[in-house]
Amino acid sequence: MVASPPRPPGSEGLPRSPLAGHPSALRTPAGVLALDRAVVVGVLNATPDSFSDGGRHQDPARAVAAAVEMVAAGAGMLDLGAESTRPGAAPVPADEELRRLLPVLRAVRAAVRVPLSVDTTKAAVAAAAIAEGADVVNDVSAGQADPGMFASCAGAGVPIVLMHMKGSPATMQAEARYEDVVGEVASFLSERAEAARAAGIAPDTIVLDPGIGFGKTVEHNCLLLRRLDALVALGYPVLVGVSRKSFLGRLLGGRDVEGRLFGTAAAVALAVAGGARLVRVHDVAAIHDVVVVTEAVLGA
Ligand code: HH2
Repeated sequence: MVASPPRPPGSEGLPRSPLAGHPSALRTPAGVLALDRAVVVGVLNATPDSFSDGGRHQDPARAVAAAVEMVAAGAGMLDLGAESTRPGAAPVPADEELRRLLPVLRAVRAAVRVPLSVDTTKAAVAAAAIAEGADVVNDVSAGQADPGMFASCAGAGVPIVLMHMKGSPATMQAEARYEDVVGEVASFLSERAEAARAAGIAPDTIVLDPGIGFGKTVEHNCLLLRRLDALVALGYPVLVGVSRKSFLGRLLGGRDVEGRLFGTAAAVALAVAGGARLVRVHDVAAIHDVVVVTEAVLGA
């Protein structure tokens, strides 16, 4: 593990950042991804139907151009997806997901050096992507959709993002009911991290994610962001994905996807202040600035 950097002069006496004492690196087979600064994860969807960038990056050459631009703008990791998880999305068979994903993954892998994660719930897709150079698996089902997922990651020593979702993308918004959303999400993620470890996944290769927008109301999403400390306290790095999501549109009086950048920025700043170590976003250049300024103020 990489040690936290010393505190800047003049910051003695200020409250320590919420990150003090928490994991500051993620081990991947290709090297260690430092998390002492929050990492901006750029979203690259090779899907025809994603809610905000669907259809834009299916062509490998266009995906490479977008990937190179995101890395130049400050992305420390890219997340490639070939199955939309937007509310109501229909599942995609593994062969179709691979047909979309692999040409884009190969081209992007050859073009950029940052870690690449693959957003999939299928063990076979994860294994094929790892063989083509993916460094991280981002599983929005936290290993529940496919019983082989943990083995695919453990065997390769590849980190896994475990995300909370209620139900499946097809049903999740109808299931957005909780007694105590923060407690339920924290205990779900804790239980899934234990299951991953029991299946051979090393603790320093686990990332947790509250699953903003996945089977949650506006209030649930706000509560989870406000109480991110409850997830950070579980002892794993936390990834947060708020980018352009519909709860921002609702908070902003029905604003469409294109008009949610400042809302995204506010939510990202608060997520980083709450301890998020990775933020998954579409607008890398703008959010990179948000993260730099937020961390400077925090003294993180
Ligand atoms: N959100 C989306 C997809 N994958 N993965 C993690 N770990 N966390 C998230 O919050 C998350 C995620 C939804 O966003 P997007 O990829 O833009 O849309 P779509 O699922 O329609 O492709």
